[in-house]
Amino acid sequence: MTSERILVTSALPYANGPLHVGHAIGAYIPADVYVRYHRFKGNDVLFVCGSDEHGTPITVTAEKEGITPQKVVDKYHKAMEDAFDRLGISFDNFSRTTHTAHHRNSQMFFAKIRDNNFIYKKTVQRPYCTQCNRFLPDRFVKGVCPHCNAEDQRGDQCEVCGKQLEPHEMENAYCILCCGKPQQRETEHWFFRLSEFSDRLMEWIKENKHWPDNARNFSLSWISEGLEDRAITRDLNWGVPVPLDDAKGKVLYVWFDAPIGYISATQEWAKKTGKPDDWKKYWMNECKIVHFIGKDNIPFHTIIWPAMLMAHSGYNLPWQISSNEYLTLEGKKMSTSRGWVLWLHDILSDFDPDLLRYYLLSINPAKHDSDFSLKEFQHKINNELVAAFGNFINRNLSFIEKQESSVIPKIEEFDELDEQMLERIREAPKKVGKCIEEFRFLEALKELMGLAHFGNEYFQKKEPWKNKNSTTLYLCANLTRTLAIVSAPFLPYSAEKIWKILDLEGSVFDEQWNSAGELGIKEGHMIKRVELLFNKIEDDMIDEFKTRHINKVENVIEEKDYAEFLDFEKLGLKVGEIKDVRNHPNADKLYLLKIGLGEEGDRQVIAGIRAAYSRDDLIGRQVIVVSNLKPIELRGEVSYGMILAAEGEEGVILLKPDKAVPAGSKVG
Ligand code: B3M
Ligand code: ZN
Repeated sequence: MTSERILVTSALPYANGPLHVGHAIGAYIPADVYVRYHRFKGNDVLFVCGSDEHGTPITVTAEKEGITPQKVVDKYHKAMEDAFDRLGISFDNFSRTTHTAHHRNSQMFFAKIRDNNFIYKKTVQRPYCTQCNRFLPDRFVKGVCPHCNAEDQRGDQCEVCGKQLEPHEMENAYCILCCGKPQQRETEHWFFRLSEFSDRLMEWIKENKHWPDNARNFSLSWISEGLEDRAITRDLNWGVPVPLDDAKGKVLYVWFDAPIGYISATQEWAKKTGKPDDWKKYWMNECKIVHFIGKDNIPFHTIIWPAMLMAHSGYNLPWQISSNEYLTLEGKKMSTSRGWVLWLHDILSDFDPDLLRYYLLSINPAKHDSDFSLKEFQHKINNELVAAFGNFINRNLSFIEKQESSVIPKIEEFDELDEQMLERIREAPKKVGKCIEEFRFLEALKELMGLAHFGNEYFQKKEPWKNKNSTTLYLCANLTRTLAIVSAPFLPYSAEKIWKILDLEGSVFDEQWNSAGELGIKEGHMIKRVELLFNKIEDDMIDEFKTRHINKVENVIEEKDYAEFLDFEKLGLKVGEIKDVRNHPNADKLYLLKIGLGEEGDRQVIAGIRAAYSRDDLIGRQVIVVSNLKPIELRGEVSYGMILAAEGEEGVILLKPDKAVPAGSKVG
């Protein structure tokens, strides 16, 4: 049988925070199952990943934590690597996009497609914050999505409709650092001629009949709406510098360099193994490239990245995209900024990695969003993994230990039930393997559990405690061995544990996949002391875990009116001067105030003070402005802040400084 060459990648997670359970099942656990299976099959499979250490996700976190971007990525790269390791994700290489080799590689990629005439320079208008004195690329801006009108979306991608965004297209845009309204300023950027690839992409995707429907349909409809050229540079000081003399202070857009990271990670792996040219086998020779990603990354992997590869030429295009939907937590959308999240390191500190792998795979959000619930986690582990899988193995092996002094008895005659058992063993690797090959991980897991259920039924019907029956025990021990092999991609730690109890040679991972269909344990073989594979999860373990990690976030106010990073000191109180007053066209009680904030310029604030103050009372007057509230729309007009007032007996009373101070002065 000829072996296949497969390169598996998992999306490079941003090194801007720890990993949560949604990440784990999104692009990592299924990829690991797939890779472990193909290793068993003897295929030449390589599994690479790394941390995505550029772009505004990193710089925004750096601003928020008050540390340098380098510190951010160092901290979270290490944290992610540890979590993956603990979860048993068996990368061949976990790289970093801040490595010099990756910078060089991305710059060469850029230069090559520019030479091929797929990159051009253009002067454009981009949002600039006069208060923060900076351009506001991508996530530095939030606002209303121009495609679906969802509010408060980040400037790079709408979480609601999934469309990629550009900050300058957003409505009611505001700077996430100061909540000010950005101006548009001229700047130069380099554009990728994505539009030229519409036909080729369309044709290529149509040919890829083996793609999952979600990725195919989403991508085809995206292309048919018309592809536009895309800016691939940013005004930022963190990232891969644009390798051109007239591009000082500009870096490559993070989504330009990140997928190139797959190539860099492969090159780094080759170098580490002492065969620096071996990466070419995966990128230039015949090889199936499989990208495991979360659903919000689909267009980058099915459209932009393949177009980049086409523009570069010489590299393989992706063969398969496996993408997952979202995972909610206890029925609510996870949100790191609101603290509603289940961190991987927290759950792994209390529970074995295989328990988490099992549960996440059993609710695998492949086609629809699904929900992580701690109670369900407990139930599934206790009722499925412990009661079916663990029970079968412990029960039959303990029986052999006690009744047969740990020695596998010899086969006698096969009756009909034994023949069925034999058939199940023979078919097991084919059935489970086929599901994995077709990316049907949930069904693969069901096949596996079906085998364990069958084992329990068989044992029960045979009643070896009543009639001494050595064939039964012989076959049960062999089914146990089969289970060890076919469960190994899913439950790597437990599979190895079973292998050790069975006292079989080497490691379960040295076996051939198809040998799971054989009777590999012979009569007379002696097993080791039987240990419990899994412990039940007791109520108090879940309750205690919840108290420590979940309940504390349940009290967090869900909808904060304040900007993401606000704490009291950052309340952003400033002295403003009212320069103009107009009646709100659609609301009797409201004024539209034009308030000057000194150097920062003017902004519109809506105030419900029409009953208490006349226009003349207000013009020229100083007020206290909360300057960093998220802009809100009130009946068709936008308010960029609030003014402070007290509730007096006769109605609202505006606060003002005791003596006049320059407009824009801080209050605090
Ligand atoms: N870092 C997005 C994410 O973490 C991005 C993936 C890059 S894959 C090349 O969701
Ligand atoms: Zn700002």
